[in-house]
Amino acid sequence: MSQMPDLPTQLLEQLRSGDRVALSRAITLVESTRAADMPGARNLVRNAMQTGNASVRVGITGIPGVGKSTLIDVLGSHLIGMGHRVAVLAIDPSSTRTGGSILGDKTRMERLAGEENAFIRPSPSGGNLGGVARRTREAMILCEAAGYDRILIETVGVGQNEAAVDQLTDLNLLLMIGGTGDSLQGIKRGIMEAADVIAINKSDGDNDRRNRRAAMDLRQAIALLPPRESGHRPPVLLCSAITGMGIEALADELENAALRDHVSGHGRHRRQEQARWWMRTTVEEALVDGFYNDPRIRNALPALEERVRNGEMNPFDAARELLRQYGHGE
Ligand SMILES: Nc1nc2c(ncn2[C@@H]2O[C@H](COP(=O)(O)OP(=O)(O)OP(=O)(O)O)[C@@H](O)[C@H]2O)c(=O)[nH]1
Ligand SMILES: [Mg+2]
Repeated sequence: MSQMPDLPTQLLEQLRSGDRVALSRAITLVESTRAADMPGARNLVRNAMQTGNASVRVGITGIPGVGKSTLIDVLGSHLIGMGHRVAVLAIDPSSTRTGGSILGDKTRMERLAGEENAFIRPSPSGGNLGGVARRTREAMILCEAAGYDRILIETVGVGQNEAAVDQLTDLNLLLMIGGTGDSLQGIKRGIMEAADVIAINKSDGDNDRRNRRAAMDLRQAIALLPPRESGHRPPVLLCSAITGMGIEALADELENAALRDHVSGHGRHRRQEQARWWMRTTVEEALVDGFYNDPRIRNALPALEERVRNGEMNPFDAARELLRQYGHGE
């Protein structure tokens, strides 16, 4: 009797042959937090990583309502027109996404949702940012194994997101709108420093003049920032996800930046450093988990925390005491 291949192996074969249902199921498996699913999920990702393809991973960041989903719809369609296969993922750790908001995104991405060469997946829900980002990274690897070569990751720019998102992407596109106070003052420096390309969206109708002005201000501000590690400062473009103005130029800018980073070796270097970061982060998370789940720590923690809160004990002494009980330190 021939042995049945296990589910992860089967899923990988199916998703590689273009089966979208298998891809969805594979992503669900790696997003699962059930202990029983973990070995299979790990195996799946490990094998998927060996496929390797010349993908470009683009993070799309910007405040809520700036037009990220609408832009992804037109940009993604444009990339498909250029012969690419586009996967859209989202990172939104704040929301426990319900069917409603998934639907919301899909209606914003109506064009893409109907494309054979597009795959749209909402944010994994729940958990901390690190966990959400890790699951998104794994979903991305599965999409690449399924032949998607342009990965667009929508993420809300709330600042703390940026570090982990920067560990997922080859390029970051920052979307802004002019004249709303977020144009210069409100936007966090860190967010701007992580941008490879900046586009001022909603450059249509009455906004047009205001956006041109914002673009000029922004270019001046950027000239004062240090360049990205790639050696470049982000260009500032104007676009409208509604009229399509500037979308082609934006796609060209992203494609050129990807090519430039490939040729210079920066792209490879960036992924190597990301791999290192994920290794260290995974170790750190496991150590912290192990610590807080240790019976000795669970036992000692509440009382010590109470004493720290009351000011009876200083936090450093309490930390040292916990570490001592864990078998660390003097
Ligand atoms: N005039 C104009 N409106 C736009 C443009 N792009 C998006 N919008 C509108 O702005 C609103 C928000 O667009 P979304 O694409 O949902 O924005 P988002 O950044 O994805 O929002 P969140 O996912 O909630 O963070 C919608 O009503 C869009 O129709 C644009 O280029 N011009
Ligand atoms: Mg959106």
